[in-house]
Amino acid sequence: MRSIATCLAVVMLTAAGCSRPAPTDRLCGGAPWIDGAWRFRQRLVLHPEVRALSLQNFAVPVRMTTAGETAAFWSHVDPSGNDIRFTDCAGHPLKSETELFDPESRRFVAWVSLPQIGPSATEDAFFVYYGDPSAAASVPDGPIWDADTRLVLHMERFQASSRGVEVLDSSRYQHHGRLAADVTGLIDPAGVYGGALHLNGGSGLTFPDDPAWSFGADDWTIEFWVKPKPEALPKNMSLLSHGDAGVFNLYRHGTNFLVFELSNNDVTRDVSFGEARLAADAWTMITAARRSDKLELWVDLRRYESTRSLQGFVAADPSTPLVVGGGPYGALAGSIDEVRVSKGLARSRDWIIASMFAGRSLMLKPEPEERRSAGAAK
Ligand SMILES: [Ca+2]
Repeated sequence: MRSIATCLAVVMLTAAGCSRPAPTDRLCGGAPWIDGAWRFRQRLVLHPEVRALSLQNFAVPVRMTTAGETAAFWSHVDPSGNDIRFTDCAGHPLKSETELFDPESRRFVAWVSLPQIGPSATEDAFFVYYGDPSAAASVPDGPIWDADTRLVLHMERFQASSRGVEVLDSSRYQHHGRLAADVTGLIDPAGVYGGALHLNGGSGLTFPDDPAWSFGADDWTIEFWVKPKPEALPKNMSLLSHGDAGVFNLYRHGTNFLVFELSNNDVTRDVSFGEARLAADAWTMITAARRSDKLELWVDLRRYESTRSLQGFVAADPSTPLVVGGGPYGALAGSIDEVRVSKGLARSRDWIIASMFAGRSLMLKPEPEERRSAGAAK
């Protein structure tokens, strides 16, 4: 028979071990409340299609609007937005970056880095906590974008400078872009994520020449969302380019097909997309990548690849700006959002598909708001 002291020790150990019990399932069922005074939370559950993908350190967009379950958020979040926290099922903080917090228009967009998504992940959900007016502004714990990501333009952060308006880069490299003075109406509030950059066809957004966009023989990936105006579609327009002669140039031909060209001055490799149309007044996701000896062009979920091999191909290195929404075939008239450039790798098929799902709001299902019970841990 065990002594009373031993039993007490067992009870105490058990109690200590159970003070923060593990969640009961992959969807954060039975998850304990985090320490502190947060009074509300919502569980954000990945869609089944997304759970079937395999992703590491993927930035998941969280959007709180006046629609559906997320509307409750606006009744309880502090007007400063300082009290917003993201955690995994066990309450560990997740790294995040806020793109937009606007309590007046009730729009919140944040990018939350999930270490792992897919069958090998341990969880398919996470939490957003809010409703603690005493919470201090959270301190960012480092960039959420990996080192391969050389440019991230949410088109939501601008600053005035002596050279005009700068569009700020959220990557760790801070490659801020410049807008020419003739650009009117900078913001399209109806972006894919928060606001988008609106261009009038006069000129694009320029970034000084940088090794980040001198691809040479490397793999790389360019991703963005675009929404041309109807009046722009009869014309040619460059969507993204580097080099006046089109060393790399992603453009839409006036007869309505997309082409991505890559040149080394002597030889040009290209991939074209001619079977579907880039729609006017609708958002389309474009991804271009070099994957070893192939060029890929994705238009939403349709994938095309170059017919000629890029084996041994070294792209030229022009000493000219990178231009978003402009280039040798004219400038974009319309809106562009969430532009990213990665160097050193072609993003995986699952990454590209997940990015498409995210933009179409097919990534997360917010569950009804939970209110902290009186007996929850403080
Ligand atoms: Ca945006």
